[in-house]
Amino acid sequence: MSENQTTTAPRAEEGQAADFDAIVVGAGFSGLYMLHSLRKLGLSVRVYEQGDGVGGTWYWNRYPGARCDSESVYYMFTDHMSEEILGEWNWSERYAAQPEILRYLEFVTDKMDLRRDIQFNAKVVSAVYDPERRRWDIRLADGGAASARFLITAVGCLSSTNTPKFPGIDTFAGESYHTGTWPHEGVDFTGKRVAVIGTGATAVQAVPEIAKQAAHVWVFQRTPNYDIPGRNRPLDSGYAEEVKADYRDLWQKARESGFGLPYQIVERSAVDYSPEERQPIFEAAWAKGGFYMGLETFSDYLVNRESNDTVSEFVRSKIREMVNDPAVAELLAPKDHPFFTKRPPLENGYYETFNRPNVTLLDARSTPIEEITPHGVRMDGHEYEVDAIVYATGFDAMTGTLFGMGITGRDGLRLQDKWRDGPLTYLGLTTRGFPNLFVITGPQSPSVLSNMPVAIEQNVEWIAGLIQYLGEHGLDTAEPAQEAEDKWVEHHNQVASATLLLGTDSWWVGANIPGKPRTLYPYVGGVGAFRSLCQDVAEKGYEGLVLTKEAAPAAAGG
Ligand code: N01
Repeated sequence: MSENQTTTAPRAEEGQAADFDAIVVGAGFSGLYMLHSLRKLGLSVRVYEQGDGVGGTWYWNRYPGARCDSESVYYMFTDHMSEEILGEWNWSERYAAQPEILRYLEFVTDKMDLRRDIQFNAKVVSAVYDPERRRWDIRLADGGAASARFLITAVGCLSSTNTPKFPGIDTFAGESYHTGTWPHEGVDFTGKRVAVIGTGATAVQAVPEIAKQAAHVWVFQRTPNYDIPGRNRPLDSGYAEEVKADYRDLWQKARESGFGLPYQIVERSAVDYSPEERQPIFEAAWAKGGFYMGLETFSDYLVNRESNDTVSEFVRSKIREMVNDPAVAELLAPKDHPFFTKRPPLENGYYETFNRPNVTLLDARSTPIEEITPHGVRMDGHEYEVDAIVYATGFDAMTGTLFGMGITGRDGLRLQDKWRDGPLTYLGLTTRGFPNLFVITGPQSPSVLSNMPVAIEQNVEWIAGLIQYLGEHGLDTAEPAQEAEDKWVEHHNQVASATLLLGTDSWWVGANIPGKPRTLYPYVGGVGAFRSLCQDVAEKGYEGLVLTKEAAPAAAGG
């Protein structure tokens, strides 16, 4: 038997679709924890994973320099998954690199014996709800089929790559790579001329590494970011032990926090402090490195422009200190948007990379890229001849992969049609017209505005809790009531409008994809507040969801 074959789940007779209680799509952090949680309920589960291994984001994003921007000690499954794993696993760096995170997820998979219920190389191309049978019918790219009562998407937020349609893109004669589908065997840039397009969190990690090998790197920057120093380093074993000793409290704190990290948030506004008082606060966070800069300095950056201006100027001043050429520093210093209204990348040597003689920053804002030619990139009438182009151009985030799965609910309603003008959900986890479809880290849930494992854990446990509730009460399906969905969307939009986020072009608001509805995709009310809301819904018998038994529908709650 191959290691990827399943053993326990029901099997299809020849030519027939296999039946399961639940189908989970994706075997990253969320798919693995969902599988584990549903198994504990005694359900038959099949996970379909497009890749040939587990890992999700960490399976696909193998570009040079790829690492986690959350501190590794908080970027893992908690005691809820397994105390044993928590005790056994030790991270080697403050921010774990992609190979180590992938090894961790493989370790968890084997330790929890999850592999036998995962089918690899299995891309879901359609998922259609049959109201008669109350089942989801799934089709795979290879023609395979299956059905299940529950369909749970665990496809991640950043899993459909975005490559801009530059004229001539197919004519390039050299090597082209998108960072989100990096070759597993790696790429050797030694002695090569390389164009990197994009300067988001991915490019900020990749450029310093590529520059170490390449003959020359041209970085095409459209929008500069407020990159915060990561200050990555080998993990001090004393620190790791301290964190481990305190894990229960720290996880609880992270669960109740705004952004899924157990940091010391101080409720205060930068405008209430003089420049002399602010400076040491900023400097301390800058020296510490990581998201402390955004979270432990002042607490109103996202809602108070004046407060935000102070931290934005501080970061700009740091960029000017790090970059030797004043003109390059000015180009790298963002002025068009406030701090943290785009995801601030963590940098480990990014700014200093522009002091190298083999790295050139190009302004693709003033003079947009005109075309890709057989030899390179043409911009501002100049052809930059290169051997390789790296597209660090991001993703069709949060909805791209869901829409690509052919999800069709009651009455033939396609998800992309229902969400044509923007997502419509209840708690980001469910959507009306799609009974028993649950979305992990979907739009209108905290997802990417949280340290992901914390957001994932909450989503998975809530979904498992609901499925358990249905079973215990002899109910078949759950689907949001129209009113509950409308209210959630209204609440989500209200919270979003109270922030500065909608005013900045970012993938958080869909601005990176032409034609994508502009709305804040993740929920910005905080992962802790969201958890309480969801818990309250559960305690009230899943208020807002219509729960039905076969034949006789009965509304539970609103
Ligand atoms: O993608 P992005 P990413 N011409 O969309 C540019 C997470 N992440 O892969 O800003 C020229 O942020 C685009 O320019 P602009 C993290 O949440 C996590 O870097 O649209 N440029 C931008 O510079 C992050 O936010 C970690 O003006 C064009 C870049 O391409 C998310 O992934 C590590 C262009 C795309 O940046 C996505 O980051 C890395 C064009 N036509 C990433 N089109 C960890 O924590 C696009 N661009 C592990």
